[in-house]
Amino acid sequence: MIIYLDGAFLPKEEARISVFDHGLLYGDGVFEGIRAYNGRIFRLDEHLDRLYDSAKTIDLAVPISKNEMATAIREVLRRNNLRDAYIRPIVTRGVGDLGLDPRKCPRATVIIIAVEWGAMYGDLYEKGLTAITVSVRRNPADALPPNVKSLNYLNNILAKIEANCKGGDEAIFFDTNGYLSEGSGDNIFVVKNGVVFTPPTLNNLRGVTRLVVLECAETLGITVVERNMGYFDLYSADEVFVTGTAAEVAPIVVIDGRSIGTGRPGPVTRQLMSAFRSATEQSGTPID
Ligand code: PXG
Repeated sequence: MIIYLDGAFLPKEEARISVFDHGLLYGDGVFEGIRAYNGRIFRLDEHLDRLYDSAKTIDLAVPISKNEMATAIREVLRRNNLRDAYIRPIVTRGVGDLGLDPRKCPRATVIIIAVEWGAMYGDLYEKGLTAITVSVRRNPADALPPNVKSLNYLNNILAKIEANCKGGDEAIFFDTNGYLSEGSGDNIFVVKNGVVFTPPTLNNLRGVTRLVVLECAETLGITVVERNMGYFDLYSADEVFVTGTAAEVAPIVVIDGRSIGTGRPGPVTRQLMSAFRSATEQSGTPID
């Protein structure tokens, strides 16, 4: 496995960073998760825009341009002979001292990892996932905005731990106002009477998959409404699904022990799963 680290392409064993890197010491940094399907990188520009916007928000100067990042990503895929892959670009604050002041970190660290990774939920796409609404709230936008895809994922990990303890495949977050937010690593959609609802993106990450699914819905003539929802909307939904680069489009059929709709993946979810699949097959930035 070849890893990109600060301009070099190194075997995994040699790709090492300092214990004084603030990415490790403070979770000070940003990252992306991107997929390549059949030799093409899906929605690369959208992911890079979000990476650089996340960095900008935390006042982190990425030492290479978006074009250089795109070139490095393609080179990592080529060197690892990957055509279907999960790609993880990471930008940390870099090496500093034990104080948290980022001014002590002269240069950001850039890492790109790419691995083979199939369907995240295995055979659950046919059957549907179970989910748990968790007691831990999504970070408020006025504290740590969910739109910053930062290296500090403890909020999400606490949610995942709670879902694990309670036997759910995925966690569902509410925000501190009681509004539906998102999953631990994916966006959430609710279907009621043929209409698709999803929360506005102040209290959740502006997912690239979310955007693609909204485009698919428009093409299919399915009405989409972005609005705040509570747990009533969730439990009384006909269908619920989550979207993410890792999860893709995944149906949720049980929430907190309640069957959602028929308790099987519904027709609107299935339609969007297949439209999303086609989108991944028909577009993307060529690796070569
Ligand atoms: N919300 C959150 C909190 C995420 O981390 C998404 C939504 C979906 O965004 P995209 O752009 O991918 O459609 C994400 C991204 C994992 C894992 O192991 C998932 C993400 C990131 C890192 C790891 O499940 N999801």
